[in-house]
Amino acid sequence: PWSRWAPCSGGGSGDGDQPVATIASARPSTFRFPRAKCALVMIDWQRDFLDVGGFGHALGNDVTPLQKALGPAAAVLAAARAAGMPIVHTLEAHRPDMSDCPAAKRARCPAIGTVQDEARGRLLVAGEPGNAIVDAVAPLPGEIVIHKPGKGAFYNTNLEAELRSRGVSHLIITGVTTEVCVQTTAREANDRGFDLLVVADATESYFPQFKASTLEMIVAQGAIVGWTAQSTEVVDALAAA
Ligand code: TIU
Repeated sequence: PWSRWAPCSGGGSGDGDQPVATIASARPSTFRFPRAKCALVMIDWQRDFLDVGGFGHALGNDVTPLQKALGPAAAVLAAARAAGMPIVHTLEAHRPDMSDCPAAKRARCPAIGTVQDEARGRLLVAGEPGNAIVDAVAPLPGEIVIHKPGKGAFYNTNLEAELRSRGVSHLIITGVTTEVCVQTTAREANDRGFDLLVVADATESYFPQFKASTLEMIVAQGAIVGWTAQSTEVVDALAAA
């Protein structure tokens, strides 16, 4: 039913004489992005959320569904590297002294900062083994790594400055979890004037119904937050670019 509305920006803003790539099969309409102004944002692919024994598990979740998005995310990452795009990896990670962790967050998630398993270290704390990004999508030297204290990647980080300094206007987003850190980041990016596409099979939630609803919310009302597409469609567009 959302196809009744025309997208606000005409389906992703092109950019004058810049070469523009397109994903015609994106929802809710064709996603167009200036090739030189698009960055990939990989959100929170860290052991804390994917591993049994990690933070997501400590919150009471079955973490196994998140694994299925890892292959598609790795494929998009490889295509973005081949295309020479700026690549950002984010981590939900607090300082060891917890000075960047609000008391309310700690009260609701008391597992943060605790050690449940020596090999993993303190949950959701920067530099601990369990806070590392999983091998399949680990950052390479030169890629941007952002430690973020909140769910959104723009809150109390230098992400916006990193993107603006590179002239980035469009984001392709993968990550976990869909309705928490991915959705919050997508909304923050939207409010800052970025066009964005969330890769539908390269994001996952502990709750399938929340993932489905989140992707619908993003594309509803003529891309009120942004676009979605499958990883194969994104990879093809980046390869063509
Ligand atoms: N709990 C949950 O679904 N997610 C988070 O706490 N953080 C992120 O989504 N990264």
